[in-house]
Amino acid sequence: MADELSRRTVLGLGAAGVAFGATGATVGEPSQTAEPGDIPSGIVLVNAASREGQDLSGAWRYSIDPYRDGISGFHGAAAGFGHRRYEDHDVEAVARANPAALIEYDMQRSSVAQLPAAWLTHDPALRHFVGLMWYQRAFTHTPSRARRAFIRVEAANYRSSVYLNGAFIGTHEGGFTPYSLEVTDFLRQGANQITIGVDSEPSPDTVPPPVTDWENYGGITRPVRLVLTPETFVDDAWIRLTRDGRIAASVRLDGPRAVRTRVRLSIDALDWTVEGRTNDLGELEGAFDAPHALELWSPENPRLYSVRVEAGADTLEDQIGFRTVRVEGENILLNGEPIFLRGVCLHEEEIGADPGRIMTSAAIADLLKAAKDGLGCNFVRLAHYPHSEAMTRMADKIGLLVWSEMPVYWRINWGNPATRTAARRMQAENIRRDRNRASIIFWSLANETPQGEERNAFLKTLAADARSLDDTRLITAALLTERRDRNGRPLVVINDPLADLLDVLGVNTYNGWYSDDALADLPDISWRSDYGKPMIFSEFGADAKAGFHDASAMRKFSEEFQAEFHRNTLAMSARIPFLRGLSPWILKDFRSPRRQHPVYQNGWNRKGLMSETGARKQAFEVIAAYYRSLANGPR
Ligand code: GCB
Repeated sequence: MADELSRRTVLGLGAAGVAFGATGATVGEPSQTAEPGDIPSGIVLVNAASREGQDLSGAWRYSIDPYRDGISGFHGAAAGFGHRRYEDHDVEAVARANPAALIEYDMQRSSVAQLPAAWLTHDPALRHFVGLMWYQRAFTHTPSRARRAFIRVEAANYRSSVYLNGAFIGTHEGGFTPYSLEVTDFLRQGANQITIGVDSEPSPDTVPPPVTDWENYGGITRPVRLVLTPETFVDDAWIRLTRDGRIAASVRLDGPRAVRTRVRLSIDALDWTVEGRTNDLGELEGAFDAPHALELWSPENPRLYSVRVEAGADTLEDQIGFRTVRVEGENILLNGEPIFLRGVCLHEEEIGADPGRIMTSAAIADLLKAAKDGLGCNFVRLAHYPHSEAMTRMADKIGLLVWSEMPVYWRINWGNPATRTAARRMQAENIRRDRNRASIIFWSLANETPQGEERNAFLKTLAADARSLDDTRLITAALLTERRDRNGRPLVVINDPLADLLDVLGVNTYNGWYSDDALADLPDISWRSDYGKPMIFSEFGADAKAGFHDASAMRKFSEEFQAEFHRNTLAMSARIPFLRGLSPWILKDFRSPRRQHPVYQNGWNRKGLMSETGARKQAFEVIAAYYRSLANGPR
């Protein structure tokens, strides 16, 4: 009987069971299918937050769907009528009108959550839930003929499907990059209803895979907005300083008047205006003389200019800094000057006893100020996935160089073409979102990936994509290394073929924590690289439970051991002639379900220089003092 009902209603209403479709596919946009060789593309909506529209953050109803009944029936057919959370009706009214109707959800009467936030914040029972959750809210809207409308989701972890007023709009894979789906023809006057299904379950084919060392944070973790644009609008505008000192612009218009349209760029503060015209694809590429008075962006002088792009009926404005970064031999040059990166690693997790990836601007400022003002950093590694746009914008504003990273972590299914397409799409979404951020100097491809032919081919594609999307930044990755013995002393050798693809080599080092080395012996470890490229210690760290002390500094998990680990790792690093930066692991303790020592960890990775609530451990001052000693220029 139930089956009969669902079959009938599915035929009547159209099957939406494809919503969580094949890995890597984003349905709902015309140009979303990547052929080998193509970089995945779609609507960019650069600087979407500056556009007119409606913030859909706030109260949403939610309903857990652990068996995914809202996606498909128990025999694998399309979801039955009684399970489709996205239907455009009032369940209670339907039941009153037809007392025999069987509906096994009611979004309008489900619990309320405040979004954006991971679902572990909604209810303690959801602490370790991995699977599908439905979210729904109502909003009012007045359509206008001259306006196009997009639903923009800044991040939903991991796979999400969007429905508007009962209609399937599109789906997206990837927990850390934004997507925009056009809804112009689906909006109605007055009340509208948006439903988003978010499935957090990783698999061996996802990016990242199931085993990581951080909290999976399922949910809608960044803002959702209804974005309004003119019919033809500036979809992408990338404005940057080239290495030969010109201002280059790549502009892409979208809409019926995109082709051969005049585009004007201006920076009022510099009295600078240039013009060009889009080509037959609606694109403009140009390079112009930079104004003489242009002040360069740097961590010491994070100068941003208000840059305006005008095309037809659209005007887009952004705050953009101008600087160059390049490598010369073993040096990293920022604005032509060698720089040593005084950094720290960060996860996207706010300071506090019970974080939920609620990254308000205050939460972001707390983290970045602890790095910049507390430790004296000029650099942050945003591990291990793209952090929010609010984060990279804040880094631009306060003056911190940024390492931006792909969630290509440990064991990826390198041989699966769909996994590769998904990773390429994520990288393209990240780079297109953030190409205007002066703070970002590195696109990082991957973290600690074991060598192999398939991995090499996968990362070669990502490296080529990154270079073709952005020829102004440096490519890096955190490499695995080989430890050898040289005359009874350890020698660590960099010999990963991935190094050939990189401008800057990242290496994570945990000698003395994951190895039996005595801390006092760390300075005697030598490092060899035959690549002639700069290297960064992209991680080094040891767990310490804030407040646990051992004066001998012998006991792991004590603050003293951690401080001694850092002192000796810094001493080791000072002897490496090609080392150009440090980013200790990590600014603060972070949730990690794989860390379960009941006294010291309790689900937290304790390698923070601060506890989860921001209490500084002894190691914090060790790093801060070292950075003060370096602050007056390159080593
Ligand atoms: C690493 C990983 C990082 C871990 C860290 C650790 O090498 O890159 O994600 O959290 O070590 O604490 O073991």
